[in-house]
Amino acid sequence: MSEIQRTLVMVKPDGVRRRLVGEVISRIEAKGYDICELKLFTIDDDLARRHYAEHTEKPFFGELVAFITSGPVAAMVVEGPEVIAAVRRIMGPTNPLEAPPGSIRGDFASAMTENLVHGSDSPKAAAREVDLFFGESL
Ligand code: 3AN
Repeated sequence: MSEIQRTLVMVKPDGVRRRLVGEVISRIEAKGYDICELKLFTIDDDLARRHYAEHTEKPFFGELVAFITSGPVAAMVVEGPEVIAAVRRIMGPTNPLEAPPGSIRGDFASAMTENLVHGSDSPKAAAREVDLFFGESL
């Protein structure tokens, strides 16, 4: 039996600006997963730093925080069997130039920072990120 999981998915500011929220949601829904929570809001500096805490020391950290706070994101909790890995496959690899056609990043993104979507990368990250984004509303 496959495990029912929850993951945090986010359409980043570039995806919202390019009106691709519906495209991302429809690919996730078409695959058979449920959207359980959904909100459109602008991430503040504090949440951005906590979300990307593991990248604090990376040279691209400043750029990452500036970008993710640059406009509204569509954050959602997605539920279904083995959904954490499945959403990562639907999105494609972090570097859009390596993402195959048919994946979201392969079809719509061409830059490393502006790579359109985020999905939790492990059960531990999913629990942390769902709590960070939706803790008070769950
Ligand atoms: P993912 O979003 O696929 O889980 P992470 O967690 O390794 O990837 O990286 C978080 C975000 O940091 C990525 N989505 C991307 O926007 C940015 N990023 C990762 N590596 C680089 C890099 N070498 N240069 C610029 N931005 C990067």
